Amino acid sequence: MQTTVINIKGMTCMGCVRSVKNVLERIPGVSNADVSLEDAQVTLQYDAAITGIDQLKQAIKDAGFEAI
Ligand SMILES: [Cu+2]
Repeated sequence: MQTTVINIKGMTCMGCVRSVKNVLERIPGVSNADVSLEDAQVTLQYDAAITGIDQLKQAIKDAGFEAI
């Protein structure tokens, strides 16, 4: 299991936080996505054999936010 932090730009409220969390936790291999509005970041736990950082960032972009 891999843990990584991705910074996210564009989240303004708890609705955004929920969107990002839902989108990420739906990806196969992701076991936990802990999104912080205050810190503008997500702490992800995922299986690197199933998914990767590029796919996770893409999912954040597809949801309408910027992954840095
Ligand atoms: Cu929002």
